[in-house]
Amino acid sequence: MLITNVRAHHVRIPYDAGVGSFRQGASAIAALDIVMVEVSTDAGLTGWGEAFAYVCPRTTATAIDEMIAPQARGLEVPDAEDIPALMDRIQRNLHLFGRYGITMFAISGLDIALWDLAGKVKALPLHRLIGARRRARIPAYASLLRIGAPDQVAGECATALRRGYTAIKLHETTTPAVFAAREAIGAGMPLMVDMNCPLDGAGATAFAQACRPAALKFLEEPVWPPEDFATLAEVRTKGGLDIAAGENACTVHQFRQMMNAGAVNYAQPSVTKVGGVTEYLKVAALADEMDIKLAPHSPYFGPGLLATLQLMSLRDDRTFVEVFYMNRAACLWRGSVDTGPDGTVAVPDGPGLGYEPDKEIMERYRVS
Ligand code: SMN
Ligand code: MG
Repeated sequence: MLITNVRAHHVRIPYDAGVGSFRQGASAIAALDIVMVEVSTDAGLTGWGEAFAYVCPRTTATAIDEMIAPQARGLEVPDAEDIPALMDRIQRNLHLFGRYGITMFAISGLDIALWDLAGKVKALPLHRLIGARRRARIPAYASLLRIGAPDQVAGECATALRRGYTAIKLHETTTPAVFAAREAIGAGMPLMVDMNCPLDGAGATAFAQACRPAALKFLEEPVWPPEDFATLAEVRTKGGLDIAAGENACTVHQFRQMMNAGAVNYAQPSVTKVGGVTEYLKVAALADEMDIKLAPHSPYFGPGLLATLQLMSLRDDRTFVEVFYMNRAACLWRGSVDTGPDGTVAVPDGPGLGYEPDKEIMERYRVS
């Protein structure tokens, strides 16, 4: 079976942010920009992947069309066990265009689509292709947007709880907001705080120490720049909180540096950024070796979320799947990955990633 084409599709699903918003640098994430990677074959089977694309969907889509498609078009569709060797070759071919950022996002999109395809060829869901499913549903955490005002943070936390969530992550950078959330959800519920890299080492250590009474499960990415693992390790030891990081790291090599530096208690590979399922699995194996927990990054709703659910179902480590907390105008999966009233998400068990995207929704929200 041959790969006949690799195509990027940009789908833009609006959302209602309620009281929150999310910024990446100077740009607001105003809609869910999903770049889907379609791998077509001469047998009529199609694989779907996703490449990280918030704020830069056209850039990511161009990287797929210009860099990735020519690498894969015309090749034999790889079996699951041959995907890592093919992806290694593609990483080697493209290494001079960067091993961090858009190139790796685009590589991730292809990799996920190839795993989807390999599952479809064998008529097996991804988790069966890789191993054995240990969980059929994954508890979700509500990943709140950045809100700011402590009373509004408390209000959103209370609403998330009413919707069934049993864990919450804030994107806040002030202690009053953190304590307002803790008070709203009570003492026993897991609470995480994601700062998105604003502070130097001294500032991050002081913030961690100040948050200690809020009993956070982890503090995520307190330090700028994200690749300063030595400073992050210092914050971890001096701050007195567990540290999570990794959504900005690509490939197992960067995760090894992070783990060897002692920077994290929780490693956070993002399947649409790290290099796809292939690199995620390597990171998971390394985390096990180093006795570090996995808390994957997945604030997206395309094939990347399905892949994350598949990968998390292989482990029974009582971790949560990240669900970006917002009201979406539409769902590519006909509501099947919505968080249920018990706060969990079902792991798909159809072939490959488990579900086919809803073509009608794709067309309605298609940008290119
Ligand atoms: C995040 C990053 C990028 C887009 C949305 C959310 C955030 C997270 O860092 O971990 O949820
Ligand atoms: Mg984060």
